[in-house]
Parts: sequence; structure tokens; C-alpha cells
Amino acid sequence: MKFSTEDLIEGIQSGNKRLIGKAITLVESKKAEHRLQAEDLLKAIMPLTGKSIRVGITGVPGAGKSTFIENFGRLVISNDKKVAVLAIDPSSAINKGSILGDKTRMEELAKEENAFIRPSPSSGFLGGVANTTFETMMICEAAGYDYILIETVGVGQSEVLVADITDIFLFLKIIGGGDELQGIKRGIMEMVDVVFINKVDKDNFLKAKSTRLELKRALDFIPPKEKDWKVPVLLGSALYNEGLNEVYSRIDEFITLKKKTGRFEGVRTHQAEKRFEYWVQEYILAMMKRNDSVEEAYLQHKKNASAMVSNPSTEAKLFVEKFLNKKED
Ligand SMILES: Nc1nc2c(ncn2[C@@H]2O[C@H](COP(=O)(O)OP(=O)(O)OP(=O)(O)O)[C@@H](O)[C@H]2O)c(=O)[nH]1
Ligand SMILES: [Mg+2]
Repeated sequence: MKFSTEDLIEGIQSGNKRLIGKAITLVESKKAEHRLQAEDLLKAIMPLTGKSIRVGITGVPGAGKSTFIENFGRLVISNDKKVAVLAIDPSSAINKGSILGDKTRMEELAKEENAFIRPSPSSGFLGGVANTTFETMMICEAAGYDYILIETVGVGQSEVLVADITDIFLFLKIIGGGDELQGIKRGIMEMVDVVFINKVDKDNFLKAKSTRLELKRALDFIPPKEKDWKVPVLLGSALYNEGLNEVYSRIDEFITLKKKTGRFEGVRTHQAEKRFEYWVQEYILAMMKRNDSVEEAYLQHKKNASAMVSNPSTEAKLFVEKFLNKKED
């Protein structure tokens, strides 16, 4: 890394987008020396973080998430706020391809002085990607971005990971369609704070209203995630810029409510604890594997597990016991 930690910190604080980008590349790197520098950098900027509103946005491929973010981002800016856009792309972990599509570039928003757009990291398993996304978010917060919008395709566990690093979760739905296909599984419905039925343009208003009714009925069966908050189901069009103001004020309302009840801080604390637990496991494994014989044993037990010699959980336990020299009673 040809930039010193001091250069990067200064760049972040002065809002230099190029250096912000370099800092993000640093936290995304898996190289040990980069990781050390990243830890230093994050430690230094920590006091500057925490002030943004962190918004997760999910929906099936093609629901219009990127289109929404582009126009919503411009709305945020028109309210004198700065916006950063990040993406978690679950497909990248599997095939390095992207289903977030071309729109991720968000050309109009990208031209804005007060917008910063960062496509998702192109490698790493999902949990790891979400964790570096958190660190990227810290950098954006330290750089003074007021809203962090995180796009993820709702096709699996990526939305759970995004919910674990955000304050509010927005679900973009398109009219009609099979509920199964649109991920209207109980899981997503339990996580969501605001629903936006998108592509309500042309002559589909009536259909949109019936989709809304269906959705509201489904939501009635879900225990409320936040006390005193009834998940609003809004209608609009990301492409034609309709209904976005309503989303903006609902987000504001929701955050105000959460701050008033103490849930805002409470949830963030809980999220930080979960991340801590994640990193404890990561580091234990990484540090154990530094030793060659441990690495060898690790691979052997892993092979036994994959060949179904025994239960993967048994193999994991045998491996750990071997090096901690201690058997559970
Ligand atoms: N008619 C109409 N089309 C829209 C609207 N919003 C998005 N689209 C179109 O829907 C298509 C998909 O939009 P994207 O914004 O790329 O959708 P996405 O959810 O980000 O898609 P992925 O990132 O691939 O999951 C594009 O052709 C958009 O122009 C809308 O409100 N009305
Ligand atoms: Mg997209």
C-alpha cells in the first residue's frame, strides 16, 4: 500500500473520494500486512463514526433497487445531506459474476459531488463480504456521509447479513408475482421496516393496490419488530421518481421513533456484539492455522467431514480438542 495510514485518514476526513476509495480497498484486502494497516486506520477513525443512517435495501433481481437508490440518493442530496451507496452481491462469492447488473454504476448519482458509490467487493465468502462492508461503512461515516444505502439482492442470506449492519430495512416489491419468487417468506417479512411497491406506473395502479392489500394481510400475521411501528406499504415508481419523498419521511419517522425508545442504540450494540463473535471465530482459526501441523490436521479433519467419514460437527470438535488439549465433559 503506497499510502500511509496518516494520508488515508486525512483523505477520509477531508472527503477526498480517491483516498476514501483507497482506504476501502485496504479494508477489503486479505493480505496480513494490509489487515494490520486496516486495523490501525479503523481504530483512528472510530470516534468519527456512528452518525449516519444506515439503510438496507433488498428485493428480487430486477425489482428496481439500483434505480430506486439512484433517484432516492439524489433526493437525499437535495435535502443537503451526503449519501454513500454500497452493495453486497451474493453472486460474487460464488461465480464472481454480478447479478446486481449495470445499474449498480448509477451514472446520474455518481456525478453528484455529495454522493459516493462503491460496488461490492468481488471476492470472499458472504459473511466476510458483509463484514468488510461494515468497515467500508465506517470509512464512509468518518468521511461525513449522512446516509449509507446498502443494496442487496434478496435471494438468500445476504439480506440477513445486511439487516445485521443497518438501522432500517427497506423491501422493494414489484406488483403481483408469486410470493415465493419475490422472497415473501416469513424471514424477510420479519426483518422489513418499510415496504415500497415499485413500478407503479402506466396503468397498473389497481393491481398495485391489490398487491398492497395482500401484503398488509401477510404483515398482520407477523409479530411487530418495533413496538409502535406498523410497517408501511408504500406505492411508487423509482424510475419516474414517484413516492420517494414518502419513503424519505417514513425513514426519518422510523429512526426518530427508534432513537426515542432507545432501540436505535440498543440494536447497534447488539449488532456490534455479533460482529465481535464473528471475528473471534475468524481470528482463532486464522491464528491456529499459522502453525503447519495445525493446518495439516485442519485439512485432514475437513477431508473426513467432506467424505462423510463422520459428522462434520464431530470432526470440527476433534480438531479443536486436539489443539486445546481439553475435552468437554
Ligand atoms: N416501469 C418501471 N421500470 C422500472 C422502475 N424501476 C426500475 N425499473 C426498471 O427495471 C429494470 C431493473 O432495474 P434495476 O434498478 O437494475 O433493478 P435491481 O433491483 O437493481 O436489479 P438487480 O441489481 O439486478 O437485482 C430496469 O430496466 C429499470 O429501468 C419503475 O419504477 N418503473
Ligand atoms: Mg441493482
